[in-house]
Amino acid sequence: MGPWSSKNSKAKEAQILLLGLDSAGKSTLLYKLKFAKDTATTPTIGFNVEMIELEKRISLTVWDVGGQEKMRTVWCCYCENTDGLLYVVDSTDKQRLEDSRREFEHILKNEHIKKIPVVLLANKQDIPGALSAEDITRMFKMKELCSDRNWYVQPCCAITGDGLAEGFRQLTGFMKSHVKSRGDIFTFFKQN
Ligand code: G3D
Repeated sequence: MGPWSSKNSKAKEAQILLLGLDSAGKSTLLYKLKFAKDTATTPTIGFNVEMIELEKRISLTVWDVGGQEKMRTVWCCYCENTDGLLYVVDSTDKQRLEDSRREFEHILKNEHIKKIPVVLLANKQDIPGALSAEDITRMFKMKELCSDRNWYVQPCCAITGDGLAEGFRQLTGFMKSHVKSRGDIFTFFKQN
């Protein structure tokens, strides 16, 4: 069964995986979202993991990626139930952009992530000299890497929150059409 697929209103939530290198801005973004939406936080369930209730039936699981082979196997377990991927990039960290891209490519190869929609957040746009969403699209070879799925690159600033809502809207929009294309019976639209 997919997300939004049960007739029961306590249906399984849709899951979003929020990934990115350390310092990309994930915590800042989470704080901004929680603050903005005044949502309840469920307890941290492990090292580098945070799950929050974003909207009524969307939960977010957060991981640092990169340099932790051991952790990779752990967070990969979460991939199984993932309906959407948000990948945060520090648009000013030109030195680690290739690391970030390599991790991203690795993640997309995960069996459970196949065809799952992706929104890449080009964060820290407030800093002068930040690479634009177009630059990141090109450098991450998005068209090539994500040819099998819906994708979008959203410029944002986690500190002010600019672009975050747009990024989420884009992703949840993709998620809905992904579920639809799989032919699942879902009630999300009836209830929202
Ligand atoms: P992480 O959770 O992905 O590891 P953090 O990243 O949210 O901890 O962010 C790392 C640093 O980047 C933090 O600065 C944070 O304030 C900063 N940051 C995150 N998003 C933005 C942004 O959009 N613009 C700017 N200017 N800074 C941002 P510190 O100094 O606390 O390490």
